[in-house]
Amino acid sequence: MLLNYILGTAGSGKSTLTGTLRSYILNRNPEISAITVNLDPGVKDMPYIPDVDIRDYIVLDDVMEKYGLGPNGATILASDLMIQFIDDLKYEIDQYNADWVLVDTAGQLELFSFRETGPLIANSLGIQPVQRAVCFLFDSNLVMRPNGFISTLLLAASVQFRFKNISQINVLSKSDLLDDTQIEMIVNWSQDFMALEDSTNEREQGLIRELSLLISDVFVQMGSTAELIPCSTTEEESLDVLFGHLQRVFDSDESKFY
Ligand SMILES: Nc1nc2c(ncn2[C@@H]2O[C@H](COP(=O)(O)OP(=O)(O)O)[C@@H](O)[C@H]2O)c(=O)[nH]1
Ligand SMILES: [Mg+2]
Repeated sequence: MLLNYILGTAGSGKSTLTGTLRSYILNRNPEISAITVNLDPGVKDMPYIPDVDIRDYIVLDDVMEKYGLGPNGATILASDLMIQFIDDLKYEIDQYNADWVLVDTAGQLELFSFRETGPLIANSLGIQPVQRAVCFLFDSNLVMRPNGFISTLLLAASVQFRFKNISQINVLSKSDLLDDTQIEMIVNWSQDFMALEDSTNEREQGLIRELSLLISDVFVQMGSTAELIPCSTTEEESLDVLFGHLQRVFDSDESKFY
């Protein structure tokens, strides 16, 4: 069983990619089974119908009402309460015995990543032998400038830090919003931090420029992080490329944790 957790900032395209990847996998090879899991208790409208849904156990509006909380407090509590339902989620997922399990996560990235629940759930789900990967989405809308790219890179690095034993693929989502030159430039930033420094020098000013240079310097010293994979849910070829990367992660030993 291959579990792919899809993470990213609010609106980065997690739910759309989850649903699209499921259809893509089923169309590609009808013998391979794929299911979707929604872990966002607050979502109202979804672009796909999840096979397993945290909202069968917790709904944000109910948490607000029951505990007299506003949306922010209820979102935090709902995220913590998910721990109680790990066994139920695991049981439901196991019943499908699917080859691929695509897990869509909550809109608030920091709740799933920085609190205990997310990593605990991520490491608990799945039937043995299970392999896990994280797709972290860099929203094309946010990373056109060096400072937006660096902010997202820091988030991606934090996620990697929190889900330390799970292989991570960084994805440039909604790449159809960019032209080829922009895509090339942004992908190049992810592989060549000197290029990122050059762009920062050209395009940022003042304190932001100084800070961006210092941070990109840290990444230079750490060595290059993973290559950013451009992906648009509207372009089949880009799904081929992302799927190929996922398969390679799952084929490698790195993602095997029993
Ligand atoms: N242009 C474009 N828009 C996208 C793509 N994927 C998602 N979107 C749009 O981005 C918005 C947020 O998507 P959603 O999947 O709900 O993001 P989430 O909050 O991360 O789950 C929606 O309006 C989607 O239609 C894509 O590949 N290309
Ligand atoms: Mg969503």
